[in-house]
Amino acid sequence: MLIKNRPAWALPESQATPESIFLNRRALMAGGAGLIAGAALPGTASAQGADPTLDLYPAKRNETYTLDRPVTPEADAASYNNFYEFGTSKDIVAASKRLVTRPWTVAIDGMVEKPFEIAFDELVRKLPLEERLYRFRCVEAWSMAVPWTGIPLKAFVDFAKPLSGAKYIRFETFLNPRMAPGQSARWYPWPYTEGLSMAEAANELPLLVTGIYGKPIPTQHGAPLRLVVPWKYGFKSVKSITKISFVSERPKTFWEGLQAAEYGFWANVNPEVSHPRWSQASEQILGTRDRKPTLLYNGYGEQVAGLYKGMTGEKLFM
Ligand SMILES: Nc1nc2c(c(=O)[nH]1)N[C@H]1C(S)=C(S)[C@@H](COP(=O)(O)O)O[C@H]1N2
Ligand SMILES: [Mo]
Repeated sequence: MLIKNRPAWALPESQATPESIFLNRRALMAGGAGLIAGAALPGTASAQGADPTLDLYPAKRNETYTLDRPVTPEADAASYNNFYEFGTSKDIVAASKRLVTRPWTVAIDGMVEKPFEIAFDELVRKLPLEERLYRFRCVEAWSMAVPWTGIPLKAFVDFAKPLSGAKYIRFETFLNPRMAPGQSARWYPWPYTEGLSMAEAANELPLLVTGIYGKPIPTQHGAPLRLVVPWKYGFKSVKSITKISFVSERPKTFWEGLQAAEYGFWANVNPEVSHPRWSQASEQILGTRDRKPTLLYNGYGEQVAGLYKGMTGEKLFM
C-alpha cells in the first residue's frame, strides 16, 4: 500500500481496502510509482491569485438536510482525499496544488437544444448556490460528513435544456498530464468520467459543488466544480469537471472501465452487498476512532429509493 503518514485513526493495513490495491501492484511492476508521486510546483497557488468567487461564501444553508453525526473537522476532510490524477495515496494535497483552476471553462454538449461553453465564474453566478450538510461514503469503507456548497444539479439540468431523447448525463474531468502527473499512468482510462440517469439527475439531492466549509472548494476536493451524489459510493462524485454531456446510452465510467466486476454504474450504498474484497456493513468515521453501521442508500432512501422501483436485473448496489 502506498499510504504514507497514516494518521492514528486510519485503518490498520490489514483492514484497509483501497480501490486501487491491484493497480498499485501493477503500477509498481511497471515502475510507474515515482511518476505519480508528483510534488507541488513552488508558487503555483499564489500565481492563481485571489479566488474571484470569494464574495459568494458562505452561502445560505438549506436546513432540510440534517446529519445524524458531527461534522467532520475540516482539517481531516481536507487531508485524506482520493484524486488519482495527483497520485494513488490519500496524501495528495500538495500535488493537487498544480491544478490550475482559472480560467476554467465547462462545455455542455450532446443532446441539448444548443451545445455551449461557459466560464465557471459565469456559471456560478447564474444559478442558485446553497449549503447542505451531507454524509459521504467512500467504497473503501471510510466516511465523512461535510458542509458542501453547490448548485442543485436539477437546476443545472433545466439551464442546459436537454432534449427528450437524453437518458443519461455524463461528467468528464480535465485531461492534462503535465498538470496532473497521475494521468501519465497509461493503464487508467483517463479522463475520469462518471454518469447518472436523467431520473437521478432530476432528483433533489445531487449537487454541483463549488465550495466546502463555507469557502470555495480547494484543489484536493476537486476545484472549481465537482459532483456530489450522497447516496452513492464516493467514486461517483467526480471532481474538477470540464465537460457535461447529455447522451442516449449509459456511459462507461472510469472505475467500470478499470474493474467492472467491482465498480458498477449504479453504485448505490448498501451495507448488505459486500464489495468482492471486503464488507460494506460499517464505516470508519474520518477523524475519529469510531465505526458506524452503514445505512442503505447512505441514509437517503426516503429521497431516492423510488428511483429504482421495478429495476430488476440491474446491479444497483455495486
Ligand atoms: N476526477 C476524479 N474524481 C474523483 C476521484 C478521482 O480520483 N478523480 N476519486 C473519487 C473517490 S473514490 C472519492 S471517495 C471522492 C473523494 O472526494 P474527497 O477527496 O473530496 O473526499 O472523489 C471521487 N472523485
Ligand atoms: Mo472512493
